[in-house]
Amino acid sequence: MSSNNIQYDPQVIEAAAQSYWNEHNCFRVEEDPNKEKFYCLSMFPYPSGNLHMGHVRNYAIGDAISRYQRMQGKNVLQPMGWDAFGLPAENAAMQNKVAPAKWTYSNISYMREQLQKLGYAYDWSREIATCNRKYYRWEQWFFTRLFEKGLVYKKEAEVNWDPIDQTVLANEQVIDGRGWRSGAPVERRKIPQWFVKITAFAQELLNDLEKLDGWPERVRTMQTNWIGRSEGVNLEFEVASENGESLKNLSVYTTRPDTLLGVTYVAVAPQHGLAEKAAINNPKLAAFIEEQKNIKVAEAELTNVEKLGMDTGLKAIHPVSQAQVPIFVANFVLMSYGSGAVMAVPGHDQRDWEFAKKYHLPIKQVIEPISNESSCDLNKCAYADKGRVINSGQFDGLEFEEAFNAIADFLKINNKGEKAINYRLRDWGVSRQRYWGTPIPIINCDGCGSVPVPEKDLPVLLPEDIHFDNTGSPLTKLAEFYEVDCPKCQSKARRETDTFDTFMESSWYYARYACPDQDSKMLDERADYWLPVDQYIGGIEHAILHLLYARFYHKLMRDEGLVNSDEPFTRLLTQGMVLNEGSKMSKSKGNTVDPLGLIEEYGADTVRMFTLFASPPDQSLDWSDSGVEGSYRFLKRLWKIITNHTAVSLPNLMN
Ligand code: ANZ
Ligand code: ZN
Repeated sequence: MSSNNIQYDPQVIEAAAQSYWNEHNCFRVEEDPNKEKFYCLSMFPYPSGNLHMGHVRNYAIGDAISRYQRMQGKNVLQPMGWDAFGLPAENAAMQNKVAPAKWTYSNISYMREQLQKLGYAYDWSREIATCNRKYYRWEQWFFTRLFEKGLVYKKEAEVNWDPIDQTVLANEQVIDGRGWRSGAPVERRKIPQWFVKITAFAQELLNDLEKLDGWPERVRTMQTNWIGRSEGVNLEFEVASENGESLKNLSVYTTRPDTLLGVTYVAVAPQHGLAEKAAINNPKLAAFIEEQKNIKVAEAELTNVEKLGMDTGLKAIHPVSQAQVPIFVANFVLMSYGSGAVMAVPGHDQRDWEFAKKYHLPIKQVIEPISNESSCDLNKCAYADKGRVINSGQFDGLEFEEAFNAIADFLKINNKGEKAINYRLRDWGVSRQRYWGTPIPIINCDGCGSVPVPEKDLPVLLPEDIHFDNTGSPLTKLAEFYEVDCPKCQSKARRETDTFDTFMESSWYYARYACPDQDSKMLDERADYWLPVDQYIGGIEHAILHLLYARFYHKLMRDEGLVNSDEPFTRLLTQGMVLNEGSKMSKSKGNTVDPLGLIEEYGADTVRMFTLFASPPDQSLDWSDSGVEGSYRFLKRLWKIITNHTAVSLPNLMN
């Protein structure tokens, strides 16, 4: 055989290598206490049915790290699986009249084949699909454990309601305030839903961020802000009695007790009890409140949204000066934060200032700048910086910290308030009024209330062979699913027909890869061998929710004795986006590049090499056809040099 004949033919070479890897289980790993382990994980994909360049890049990075660590002699685990529940399967079911399960399973087998063609070094024996009963069964079991421990609870929460389709809509199904199918204006409705108490872990989730020095600073900052810890004071305003009727005190949370003497009005959220009380004999106010309740304003937009409010006619009594100030209902006050009411200090808070200007309320200065560098002109805007207290009687002259403490002490002594810590983080709402998800393992009994499904009856199977139409979840119409006897008293009861938020499944899959075949428990000792994940790789879009929920779940599993570490991911790499002509590659923009076409043309090695060399992993990558060709030419040349070399120096091997 002459070396000149050896052409670089990626189709032949890659197919041969891949079948060799398969036959010899090259990437299958077992726990080996004598070998240093390395667990490398890329975020698992949603089986949408097509693999895009973002996946290819994400997985090429993870694969390069895995192979490098393997060459270092480590015992490397690199698994792959499917984040298989979720809304797109329901949408596809409606469009194509195919059951979500069928659609999902066929996408999985197609995408698995695509990934295999890319030649990633996965241990396929550990593959997980979250829609598999063997997986979600443990999620259901774990939820019943959390129920027993009091870490989950049910409470009324708002959903988007489509009055024509008579169904709850996911946020992404609400387009400009209207239902995506019916076009009807969406209403806000309250229904009972399940919550997991992530707020009980707020401080630990915050503290442990400090341990995560293998994470990008940016992600840690985003999580810190999301948790949103603040130190302040809870204080009470008496409400002046109305027609002889005495009203409950109004409690507010403030981070600026030093500005207390600058309060010129108090504002409550439209959903606040006092607002509702005041509206009883005031139809105009009632109409305003109703209107505001139906508008869902994201917290981030609150600062920009036009300030709207209405006087309740009630007066609050200032806890220090005893002056009476008006109580307004205001759209910029959130019911879900603090106590749903604020002491308004228009001199020193910009939102309060804008509101005061609009409704002609007094603006009083109680803080002055300490240095001459900052200036204060309350005709132009609020002075929000910290400074020295003025116009506040006994507290005059104090600076922020001293004033904070002096006023907190004053309130405490007078039984009108005390220091408090607040978090912006809210409990995690996990109920979804959807079909394609893990059934919530609870039975509702008129006599016993919410009863967890006993372990012997798990899993609660999601019926897969169903007829899917567009009027809400089929589970609510399936009597054989929801008609059950109460496990406690045996009387007729009704099974929950809601399913879990899919973030539930993605919060613990990384642990299950350690022991995917374990049928008698959620996790076993193999989890302690592999965890924590040494290197996690995924998109920055998961910086907050997925990564925070997974950290939380890990702590819950630790407290259940299932894992022995505090944090799931030691190092995190957030890979950059794949761009084409300066914007994100996406179907809707029509600027995608199909990885499969490229593999057929150049081979997987070229595609992978281009994505790795074109840009550092954490930065965005600009797609370039000539770059791909460059990688191809490089590999061709490399192949030739090596085959020539082996033909000369290793003649025996070559014939
Ligand atoms: C008076 C005040 C004066 C405030 C001042 C700020 C500046 P963080 O720091 O994010 O925790 N607030 C309290 N509850 C609220 C609610 N439910 N909806 C909207 N705003 C609310 O924010 C705490 C501050 O946000 C509180 O401190 C309160 O306004 C406002 F010069 O009280 B402050
Ligand atoms: Zn019962």
